[in-house]
Amino acid sequence: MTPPTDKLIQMYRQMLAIRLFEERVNDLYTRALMPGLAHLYIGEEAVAVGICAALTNEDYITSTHRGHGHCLAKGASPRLMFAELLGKEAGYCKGKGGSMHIADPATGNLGANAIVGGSAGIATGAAFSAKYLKNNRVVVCFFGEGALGQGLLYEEMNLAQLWKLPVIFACENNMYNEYTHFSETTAGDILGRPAAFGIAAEAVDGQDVRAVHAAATTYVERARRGEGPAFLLLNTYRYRGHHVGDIAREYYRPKQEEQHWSSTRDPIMLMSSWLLEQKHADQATLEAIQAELTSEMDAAVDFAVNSPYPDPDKVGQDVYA
Ligand SMILES: Cc1ncc(C[n+]2csc(CCOP(=O)(O)OP(=O)(O)O)c2C)c(N)n1
Repeated sequence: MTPPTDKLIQMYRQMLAIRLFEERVNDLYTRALMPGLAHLYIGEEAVAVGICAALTNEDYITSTHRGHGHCLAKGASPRLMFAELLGKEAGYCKGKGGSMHIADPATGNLGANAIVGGSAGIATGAAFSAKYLKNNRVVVCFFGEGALGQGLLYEEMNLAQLWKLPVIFACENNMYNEYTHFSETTAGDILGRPAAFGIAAEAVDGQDVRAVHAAATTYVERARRGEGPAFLLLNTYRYRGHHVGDIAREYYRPKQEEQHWSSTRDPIMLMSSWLLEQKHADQATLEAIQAELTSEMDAAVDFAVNSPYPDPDKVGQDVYA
């Protein structure tokens, strides 16, 4: 069923918000205003947005090292995210976590995680708690196809299916594990893995936000009814480097491949064309959204740049590692 117009526009808006956020992250990095690195989600926006649009605020997500899109799609504030990325006190972790550790309990975001596959345990544990407490929550565990090489994922898939836990394993296949094509690291068929556990699974076009949302809705509702976990294989592509510093990529993937995806399979372009064609929106409405988001993101950057750093005397406070 096609979602109502306001929901479709909201999904478009969120994808664009992520894109504009990420472009500013890259800009902050190249101007040496951001300490450390960040892994940009540009090109993959439809995955986080389509899935999170199928969740309630109380539902949980766990995220990855490439997590800004998940956090924003679940409702995080761009101001507090930029502040975190710049190491400022106003940030989600008081500036001590940075890009790869943003958590936001108010929006059900149990946190990003720099350990590839690491969030599978957190997500499945949260799904166990939801079942035990009977609070009707569903958990989405985002991970990249690189995590298919991590044993923890399979331990969690096993338990999730045995105990019929409400967790969706969302595998974002952007085709590259760091600087290596996934075909060089991944034996066999990806969907054969959930099949081995009897977990319901589906491959989805991760550039089509409506398709992602439709599949996510089906499996989230099924999990909420107590029918157990699911595995979504979201085929997508990251347009930029593995992280912001990965600028010379020709040695591991051709420029034409990047151009092909960004010029023909861009999730925002696909959605805006569809919205216009189906008359859910006109050009002026889409331009107004772009202008509004542009000033919102610019103001969020200004807020973060002008925010104070944490007091050096508190450097050890709230730090657990
Ligand atoms: C357990 C572990 N091993 C290795 C790394 C180093 N590392 C960081 S990202 C990455 C590749 C991850 O690829 P994928 O899961 O497909 O996510 P993507 O970066 O493509 O979004 C690796 C190997 C890590 N962070 N954690």
